Amino acid sequence: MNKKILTLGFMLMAGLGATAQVSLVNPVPQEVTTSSDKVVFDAPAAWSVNATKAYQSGYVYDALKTASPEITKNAKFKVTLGVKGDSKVNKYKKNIPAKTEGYFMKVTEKEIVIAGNDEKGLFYGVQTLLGMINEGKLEACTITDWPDVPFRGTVEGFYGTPWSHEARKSQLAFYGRNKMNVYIYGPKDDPWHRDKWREPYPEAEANRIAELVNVAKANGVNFYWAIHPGVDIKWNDEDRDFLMAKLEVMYNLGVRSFAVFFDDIWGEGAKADKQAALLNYIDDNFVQVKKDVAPLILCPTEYNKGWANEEKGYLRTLGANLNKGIEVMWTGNSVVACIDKPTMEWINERIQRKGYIWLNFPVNDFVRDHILMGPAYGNGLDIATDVSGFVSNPMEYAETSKISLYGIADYCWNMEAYDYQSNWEKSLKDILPSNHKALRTFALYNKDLGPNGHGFRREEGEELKDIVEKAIAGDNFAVAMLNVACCELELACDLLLNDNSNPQLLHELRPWIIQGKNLAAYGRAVCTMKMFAGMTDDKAATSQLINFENLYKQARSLQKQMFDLENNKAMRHPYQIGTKLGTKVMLPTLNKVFAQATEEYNNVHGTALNTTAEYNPFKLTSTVTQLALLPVKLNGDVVEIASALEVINWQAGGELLLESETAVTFQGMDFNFGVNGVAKHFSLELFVDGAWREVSLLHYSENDPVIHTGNELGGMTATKLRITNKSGEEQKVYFKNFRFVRR
Ligand code: LOG
Repeated sequence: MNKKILTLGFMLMAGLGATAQVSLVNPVPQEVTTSSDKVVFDAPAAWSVNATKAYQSGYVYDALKTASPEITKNAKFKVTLGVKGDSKVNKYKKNIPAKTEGYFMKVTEKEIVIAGNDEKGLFYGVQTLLGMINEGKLEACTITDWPDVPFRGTVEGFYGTPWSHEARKSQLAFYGRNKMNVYIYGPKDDPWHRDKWREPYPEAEANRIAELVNVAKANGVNFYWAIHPGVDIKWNDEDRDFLMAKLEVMYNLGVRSFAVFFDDIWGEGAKADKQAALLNYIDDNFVQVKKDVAPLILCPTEYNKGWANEEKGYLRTLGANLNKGIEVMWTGNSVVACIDKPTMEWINERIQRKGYIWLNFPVNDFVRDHILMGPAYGNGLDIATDVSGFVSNPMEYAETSKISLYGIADYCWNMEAYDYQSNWEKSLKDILPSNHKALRTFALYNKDLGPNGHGFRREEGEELKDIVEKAIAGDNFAVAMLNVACCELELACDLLLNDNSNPQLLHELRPWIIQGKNLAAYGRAVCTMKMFAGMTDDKAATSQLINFENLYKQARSLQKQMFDLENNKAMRHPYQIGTKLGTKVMLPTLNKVFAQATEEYNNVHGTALNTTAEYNPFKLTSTVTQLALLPVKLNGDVVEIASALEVINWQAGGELLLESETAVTFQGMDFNFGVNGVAKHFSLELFVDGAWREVSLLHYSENDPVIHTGNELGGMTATKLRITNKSGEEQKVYFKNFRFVRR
């Protein structure tokens, strides 16, 4: 049958009424037929299970047990479970799709039949049933369903605080419900994954991993454990044996799927032939020998096109040397990118296999002042057959990440039908049913990442476009509408703060919700200022507390409150460089209205109130591409350039230039390029009285990568500074932090 026609038919049905139970299912099933007089009926109070012994227990049965109808022996309503070849579902063998993890399902008012092409397919059929029955109703239908992408899920691969054990268990259950089958464990800041990769986990951590393996199994998820040895691996037998021993230890904990990561390193560890040889060795002597271990996954060092060095042929070497069956990860045309057909054609040809996508969304480890609650969109809907796997790297905020992951799951399962907007609406209901409208309103202001080193941005504030344009053009009705949007944001924040139904979500969002209240209050003050700005009646201006000048002071106070909250150490993560929301449209609009209203007032009243709302006198430019887009942050007297996480290839002569609108008197300065002894390769110069003056750089000790400036810096006054690679050759460094203190 024609898939498109069926899908269309299904969408029409779903559009007819809010009760179409199939529309509750995520991911959207491939083929659905419902009768024209759509039959929706109450779920029975109990049902009996008709299955061979094999499915009277086990993870499929356990999943079914979580549904509201009780399983009793004699209940009339029958649920038949079986896998292709089973006598119980023999009658349906022609209906079962011949697809891995596929299933056929039939729902009538008397019975339900779920027939999997394999056991996982049967499990997913049960998940579809659980989604459909979520509101206590069922819908007569048949469903024929299978995944487009064979491996779907997440890689816990971010920098920052690794997920908690509880968060991971909750994720695995979420993956099961949304038909994702992969979880790759590789948090950068788990010592036994990276820095101490040779050492076994201490007992408590080991026990937790063993438990996760089991929780993953119960949810149909493959738990991959990743090792990250590239920082200091020596290509000798000793280190190879260390690695094999570590894998063996993990195998004994129950792990049956493994990955080896070589991202964000350089030097010895980054050699393609050596990496391939190691992976092949593991494949030959571990994976093939054990027989119950999944194909290996490699995350290469050149994991995106932007970093691929065609001349040196790193990727082609991997492609030619790696054993068939070893998967190779790929983040796309750059570190953070959407994936499309040309992306896949480019990489697949080089690695001689289908790339395994590592999508750096919704990860926020490079924009820690923003939390990301937007939909997952922008990836090609035509690449299902070009990828071998597709995993998302989420935020350290596990619960909040579920909003985007809900979309990734849908996208990977049924790509052509993926509608990111309707998926997003559904996801909010799934994550916070009690207050999904408030969550939605709040999420509207937490979609974009703000300016960042990777130049990856998201749409935000589209719904405000119209009123924003008019408000800025001076239309006071539009200003009133903007005010309403601010009231809505405040309402959403207050409703969320008093919602106890998902404590983890609220815990993660809390700093941004508090900031959301500040933003909303600022917006209300600004919009009211605009209303008062043109009034010439002195009485209106002075006889009551609410007058322009007091509103102006209130807006100033809120600007400061927002700033103070961002810099409140108790509220934020140690590396979080602020707490921002609404930065794409709402905040800049309010700042403009603030300036306009103040100017108008100044004109009418002959006053000279300062019109600048947000002030950042610093501007960064760089001939080192990876540094060129890094934002500059102002933190009291500390001026900081946001850090980068990846390896920076700082070419000979490459410079970083920081300019200030007004002259700055320097108090002190230090920066960390993450490599010992590199101070000698760089020069620091300050532009003083129309000429560049060099300032000396030094390390305090051999083992300390931090670079300090000579004493001559203190008290110097300059308008620009620049740092240049003067070594005459490329320097590979990190850009961990860079700051100076002004007087
Ligand atoms: C890291 C990853 C990090 C992400 C986003 C890969 C393969 N590696 O630049 O750990 O979460 O980018 O910052 C990466 O993406 N390095």
